[in-house]
Amino acid sequence: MLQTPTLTQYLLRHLSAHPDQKGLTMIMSDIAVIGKALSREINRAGLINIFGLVGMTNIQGEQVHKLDQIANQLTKDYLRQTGHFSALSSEEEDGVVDMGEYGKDARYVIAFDPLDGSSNIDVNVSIGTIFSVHTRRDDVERTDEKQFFQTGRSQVLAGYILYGSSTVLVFSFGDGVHEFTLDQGLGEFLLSTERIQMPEKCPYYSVNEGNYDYFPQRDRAFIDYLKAENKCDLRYIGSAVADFHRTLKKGGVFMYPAIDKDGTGHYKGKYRLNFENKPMAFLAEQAGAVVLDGERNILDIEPTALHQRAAFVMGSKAMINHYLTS
Ligand code: AHM
Ligand code: MG
Repeated sequence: MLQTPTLTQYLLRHLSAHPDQKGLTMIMSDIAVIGKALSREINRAGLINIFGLVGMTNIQGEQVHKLDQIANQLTKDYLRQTGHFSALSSEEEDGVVDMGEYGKDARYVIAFDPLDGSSNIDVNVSIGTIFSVHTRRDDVERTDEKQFFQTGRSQVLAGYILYGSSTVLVFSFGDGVHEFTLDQGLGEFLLSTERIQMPEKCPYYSVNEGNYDYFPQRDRAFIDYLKAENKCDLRYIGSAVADFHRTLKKGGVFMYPAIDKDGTGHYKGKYRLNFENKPMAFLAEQAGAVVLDGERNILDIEPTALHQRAAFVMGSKAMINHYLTS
């Protein structure tokens, strides 16, 4: 125990190698605090529910909020006082959130999904927090939504916290993807895997196959190939962070294709480019994988709306080549 570096030690080492990244290292340290706080809230969620249901008051007479609302508020409140960000956008907020006085001259903006995997929140299944950091643009107002219309490739930091059997923090400054596991007793994140590389093999494919009939032809053909010729087993949790994390560490394919349930010929993605696709694609590429929106590399897409949605197809380079020729 304690032979592996704590997150703080790791960040200090990173800082001495990259003295120009002081702001980013401090951001990472503050996001880890949010991870610890949310991990605690999630662990207590079952207990809180004993005292009241959403929309009701608990035994202390306080309003009981949904966990994703708690996570959103906690993240906003905490980040506002750090002064790292001039603007924030959240999957839970319609517009850009001004980070106030402390953030006036801040160099960065952050997009985050406070608790992803909403269908799993109430049933004790893994959920996650996703974050994406860009350098603030000087050519538009600091709280203009165009701050977030930057390609995934220009992210300077991205990552997620996965609340599973353990809480893990996975992030990249653009030079490798690293995983830290929370020691709950110590209250510290400890390095568990440095420079994750996604294995080339494909043990699993991960997709909501209930939507198969509504997927584009290429996605259906690719799934058929994975099942028939490639003999991948199916694993699907329905929490993007958890499905992504398994795929990153064990290899395989993880996809949320566009769907057309109305039969109008208009296929629509579910994941949100700024809050889900971009940060996950950034990490995937660092780990040697590729993520497409069905056609293009996610990292090359310039968003044109804050809550823009896109399809998500992740795999090794070889698998993505199979996909493109399916
Ligand atoms: P959310 O942002 O409302 O939580 O939705 C995103 C989630 C992902 O975590 C997950 O992969 C997907 O929705 C599951 O969707 P489905 O229930 O259609 O399989
Ligand atoms: Mg989400």
